[in-house]
Amino acid sequence: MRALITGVTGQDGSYLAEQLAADGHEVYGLIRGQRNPRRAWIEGLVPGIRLVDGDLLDQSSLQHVLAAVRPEVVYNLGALTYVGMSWQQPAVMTEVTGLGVLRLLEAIRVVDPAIRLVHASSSEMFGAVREMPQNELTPFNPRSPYGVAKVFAHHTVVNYRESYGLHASTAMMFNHESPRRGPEFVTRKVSLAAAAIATGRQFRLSLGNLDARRDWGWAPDYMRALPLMAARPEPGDWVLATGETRSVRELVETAFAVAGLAWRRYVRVDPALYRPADVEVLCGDASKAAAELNWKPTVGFAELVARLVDHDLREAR
Ligand code: G4F
Repeated sequence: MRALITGVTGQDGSYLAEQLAADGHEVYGLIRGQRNPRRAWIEGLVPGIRLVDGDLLDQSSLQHVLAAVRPEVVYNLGALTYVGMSWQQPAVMTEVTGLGVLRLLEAIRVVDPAIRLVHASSSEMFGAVREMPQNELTPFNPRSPYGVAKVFAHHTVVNYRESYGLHASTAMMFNHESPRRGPEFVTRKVSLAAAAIATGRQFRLSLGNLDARRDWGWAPDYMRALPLMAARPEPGDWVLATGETRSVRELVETAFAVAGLAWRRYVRVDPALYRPADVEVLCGDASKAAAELNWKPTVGFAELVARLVDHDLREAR
């Protein structure tokens, strides 16, 4: 199988590229920007990966890349993924995370409609949730420009599937973390701070909404599911989640305990870090993925947090 991954230098793209290469697939990664500083990193991580220049902002570049590479499957993991940033730059967010998916689908339709697509949808689409837990049929109610862009992208994938018969699927992924997660996300912000405080390099941690609840899983688990979607006879939509919901407060408490710290001594709430509108609770029901893909997450909340903090403690020391 020849696969093309957008977002290959991100957390998800890099895990998926490693996994596909290890399984003997021919892996191409779409890469953007002159002198991209992540180029050498991903080439070192995934021996044999081939990087091709293109951008989700540029329709002709996508068509050119698909015509040149002729992938059997495209995994669309390329997006601006930090929700907080989407209020500062809503138009950029919409261009990349929303319209970028339309451009990719158009490129597939024009170049070769037999190319299969697996697109990374997001639990942010559920926003102010209409039901608990959320499944593939739960109505969307997004709370951020990012969530709105993801809803547009999700509906566009479904629409191209129905209009043109594309084998285009969505992985409706709840939060998934790892040591490759950027420090702007709350899990890594907390694990890095716990490690830095435990080693005497930091003395305080400022956070926003401690009451927000998320369904946090282990990123490599989620990447295992994507090739299973591509290999299905029929395309579809599948929620990927653990079914366990925890608050940011519980995340902090657990992470600081792993580092041997009493969190209340160090953590301050800074109202400036609250979002204009937050998603208060997410909890996914992945029973469709379990039944149809035989997929199950392997890492629960406590183990996930321990892995992040242990990693960051090792690095700090
Ligand atoms: O870690 P977060 O920034 O992730 P968020 O907003 O849930 O989005 C992530 O998961 C989505 C899937 O549901 C993805 F689609 C998206 O791309 C991204 O990967 O924030 C989690 C929660 C929020 O409620 C936020 O308000 O943590 C709360 N929070 C509290 N203090 C904070 C902070 N978040 C961040 N980033 N930084 C804080 O200081």
